[in-house]
Amino acid sequence: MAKPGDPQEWLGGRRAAPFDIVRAAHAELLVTDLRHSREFYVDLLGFVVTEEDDSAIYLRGYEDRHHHCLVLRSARLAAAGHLSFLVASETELDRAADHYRAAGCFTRWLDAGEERGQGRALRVQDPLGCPLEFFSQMEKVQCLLQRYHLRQGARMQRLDHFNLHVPDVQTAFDLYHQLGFGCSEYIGGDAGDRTIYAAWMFRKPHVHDVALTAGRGPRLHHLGFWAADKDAILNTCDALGGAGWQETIERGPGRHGVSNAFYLYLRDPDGHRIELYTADYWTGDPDLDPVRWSVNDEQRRSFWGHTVPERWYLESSLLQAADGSTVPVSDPPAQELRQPLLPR
Ligand code: 4SX
Ligand code: FE2
Repeated sequence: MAKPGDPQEWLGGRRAAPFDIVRAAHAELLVTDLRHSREFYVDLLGFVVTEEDDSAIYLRGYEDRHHHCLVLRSARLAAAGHLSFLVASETELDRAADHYRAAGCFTRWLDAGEERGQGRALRVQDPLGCPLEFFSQMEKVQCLLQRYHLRQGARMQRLDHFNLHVPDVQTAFDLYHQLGFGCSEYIGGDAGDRTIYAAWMFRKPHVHDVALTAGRGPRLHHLGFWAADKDAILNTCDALGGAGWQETIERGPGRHGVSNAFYLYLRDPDGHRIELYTADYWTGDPDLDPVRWSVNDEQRRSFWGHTVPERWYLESSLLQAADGSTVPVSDPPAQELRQPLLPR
């Protein structure tokens, strides 16, 4: 018998939930040199500037119908400012506030417009320590999907997912399960090792909105952005090489085992990791069975068998706390990189 919270028992997508999260929608990165970050995100990757001033740049992808999917905000120290989820309505937003207040979490309302283009929004420090935001309304902008002559760089389309380093995946996993997330895939231990090393959880009917990875945390491991196609990802590698930005390429291009997506990981000028991601699969059927990967399966993270760089497993962005400091972190009892390999 599977125990409660065992991913094998997680079937389906939009489960009963205390409030209705639609999808991972945008994120705020605190950056130390806004002009330099602009070169990377706008000039090289081709994000579209919706609005900017001396302190912040509001960016969107070519598929976005909302004001932004990424905010770069100038700060003294690099960190992830907040991770934001779209909820289904203003009523659901009130239910989110009730939920987090009942859980004893720090909550704060932002007025409409306090974050440019956005309606009123709820900021929360969740039980894991993550700075989350929930909103239901955002200014509509022109969707540039078929404005092919304008598309540049990696032809970024939208935000796809947040990936978090957490010291205890099971705890984080239970928390997102309670919020109505399904589980598409996970990495588990072998031979009596019941550790869950990573889990991919979704509200939208794709592989994930949030991935949880065992490691020092809570920290932001990466932001995943949907790129137009594999060609866009390969062209990005050429463009970065051509412009002398090759050192930003950390892992890939390649094909993931988990998710089947085509990927490339980059490190921005502050070290924030972003992933260009495309071509995962539909997960909306209610009888979906989560895919289990063994932590000893060498194809799990790289379908072509490439070695994952050690720093990809270990490095992450700190999270900003409600008081402006950074969220304290702790180490996991077991981490994928440190996993002793079984004899093959
Ligand atoms: O490295 S994995 O193949 O496990 C992987 C990492 C799969 C999907 C992702 O979005 C990711 O960041
Ligand atoms: Fe990812």
